[in-house]
Amino acid sequence: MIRRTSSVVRCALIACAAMSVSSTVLAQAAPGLAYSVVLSKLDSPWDMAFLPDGTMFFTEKCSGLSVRQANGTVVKLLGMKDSKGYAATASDLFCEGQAGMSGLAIDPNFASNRFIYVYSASSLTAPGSNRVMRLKVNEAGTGVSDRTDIVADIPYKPRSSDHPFGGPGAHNGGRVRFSPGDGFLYVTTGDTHNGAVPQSPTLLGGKVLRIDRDGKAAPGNGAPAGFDPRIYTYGHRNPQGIAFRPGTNQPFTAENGPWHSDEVTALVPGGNAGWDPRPNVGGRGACPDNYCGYSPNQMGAVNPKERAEFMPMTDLKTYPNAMKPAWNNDGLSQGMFSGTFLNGPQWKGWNGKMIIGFGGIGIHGTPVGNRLDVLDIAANGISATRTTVNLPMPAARFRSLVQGPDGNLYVATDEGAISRLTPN
Ligand SMILES: [Ca+2]
Repeated sequence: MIRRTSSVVRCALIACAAMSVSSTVLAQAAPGLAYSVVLSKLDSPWDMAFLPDGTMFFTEKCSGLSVRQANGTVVKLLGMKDSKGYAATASDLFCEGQAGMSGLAIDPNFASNRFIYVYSASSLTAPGSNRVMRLKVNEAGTGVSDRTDIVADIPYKPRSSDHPFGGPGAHNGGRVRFSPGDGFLYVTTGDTHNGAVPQSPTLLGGKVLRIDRDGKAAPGNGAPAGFDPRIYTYGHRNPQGIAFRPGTNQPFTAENGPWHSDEVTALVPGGNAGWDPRPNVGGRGACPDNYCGYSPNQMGAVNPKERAEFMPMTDLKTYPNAMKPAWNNDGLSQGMFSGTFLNGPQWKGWNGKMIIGFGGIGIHGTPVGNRLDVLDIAANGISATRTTVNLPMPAARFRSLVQGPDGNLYVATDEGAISRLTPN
């Protein structure tokens, strides 16, 4: 007995030694991170975009669009209804619930056309809409003009269609990014808690749009016949991140799940992401408010044993050809917001990997997630391994992750800061 125990201990020690070596190799492969605050006391910063000289445009959800110039001076460019201190305001731009001013992108040809793009809720059309606005930045970088709403018909969840499980302004998507591969603008949109939206061929919610700088459909979007030609993928719930894998430039979404299963998904042209919260689909019957997205337990607390019975984020039974996720957050929903691929040798073992940010509010009002994960996604895009980042900063609700022109990672947190993470 003693000898057997001794043998087990010896084997365990050998195994431990082997694991220790392996862990050391992995630890060396991951960079260390230094942390510094770039801007603080912001109002729910949502997204950033950089010029090559370090100039950083940024949005605050309920305030507006600003720029931090390369010398550190901050100029408030375009405010929303009731915003103060901005060079200009637009009275139709508003925030409510999760909605407001969100995604931000800079035109690849900014040096010649001075265009930037902003996603926001607007009251210009009833009962409210989400829009992608194109703005022209003046030469001094102190003002914007020539607003053109290049997409004006993205659904919005109005107060009149509120649900017991989510307030007005819910599920907007809202990330806008140019692909470094094809140069087109990708726009993520949410299902607005409307069962008819994600699989609709004409309603632009629950989609990824792929358009040119004028808002026209890009060629080769590949959606089925009868679909709005701007639609690149459909059947999404609330994708709030989109990023392009270095080398292939394949787009990947980061998408919020309904009490379960945040998903990272490799997109293909015309792909169905498999979210369909309509009644009488997938063998279920009616649901309150014609929205089955939280079935079968629309109002109750989440019981882990029931999770497998929840309406799936990717309904492969109804849609066998749907795009399978690369990763589903171990079946959890924790407010997965944004993702980007890290690029450059300074990122050591994380070079070319996707980093994703979390930070949600659980059904009991408590924060969940509040972390960064690095995903090593397989070449086929349908499996991944996760490493949780050892944060050099306080845990926070991560809203945006953008690699700056200096190669560092900039993070916006809902607590009100934009910070720099420097690998070392
Ligand atoms: Ca899906």
